[in-house]
Amino acid sequence: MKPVVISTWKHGVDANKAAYDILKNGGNSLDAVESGVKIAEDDPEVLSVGYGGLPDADGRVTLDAAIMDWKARVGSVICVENIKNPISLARLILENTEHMVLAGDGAYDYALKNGFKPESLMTENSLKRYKEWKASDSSKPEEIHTDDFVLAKKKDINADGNHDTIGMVAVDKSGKVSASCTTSGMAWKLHGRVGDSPIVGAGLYVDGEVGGAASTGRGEECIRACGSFLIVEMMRMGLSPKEACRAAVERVVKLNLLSSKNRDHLFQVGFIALNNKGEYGAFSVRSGFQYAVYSGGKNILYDSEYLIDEEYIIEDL
Ligand code: SD4
Repeated sequence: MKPVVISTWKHGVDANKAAYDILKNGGNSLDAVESGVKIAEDDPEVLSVGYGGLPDADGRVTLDAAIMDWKARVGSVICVENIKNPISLARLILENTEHMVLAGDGAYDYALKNGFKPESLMTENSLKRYKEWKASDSSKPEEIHTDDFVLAKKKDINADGNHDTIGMVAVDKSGKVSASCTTSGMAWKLHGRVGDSPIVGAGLYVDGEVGGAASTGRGEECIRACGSFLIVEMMRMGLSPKEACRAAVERVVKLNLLSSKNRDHLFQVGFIALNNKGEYGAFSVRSGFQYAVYSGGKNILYDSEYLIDEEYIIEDL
């Protein structure tokens, strides 16, 4: 069959190229999703992944990443510092250990023992942004959980093309699906905060009989709904990838409204999905989410369909 790769956001375009190069030469989807997202991890211009990712409230760049294949093999790292390619560390855990998830210092030590070199991931630009945030009103402790919608209105993360996690799902020529997800998480998060990206079933999920999914956006809301697992299960029941992503977005919004302490903001969550026949789709809570698809020799960036009109929801709540 024809290989396909789908990934989140504009930085997915270059990542797709690297992944597709592997797939078109008969490589497997696990290699493809690792190599693909490494492009974003290495890129200092991408402020939400790997090198150059924005730090937490204490000024520490802490990375989360996970990878999963069609045999339900998983590797995941949580809150790891000074390792430029956490996705490769996650892959190493998948390949070489009986475990699935390593966190913090343990993940770091395991990386060094296996030949990873420690390096500072803070760039001049990310340090400058951190200092600006520290000097601003929004660094008051009660406002440390940054509001995606406010950021978007300020033409910050969602408006300048430097946004959000990269999640990727690929199917190779033999119909095998894998997924990866890697992020520096929410900028200015509390130190130790973990989002959805390294959580199996939330940030990503694969079932070899069905397909895979991955997510981006406010991780707390995705974890609450087990978003990626939900999508794969709905595809198993016969929904198309786009229908399944939409249904998961509806669940995310429903659970947010049920649980939220503060309804005066509108968060973003976006999902991508790909089944093992090569059909794909995406859906998001609100406008602005983009995803890139490399299929049939073309690599195209799409605007995702979304559920909620921002003006409507803000007035309505
Ligand atoms: C997280 N989903 O840590 C990731 C990061 C992201 O908008 O995509 N933030 O919650």
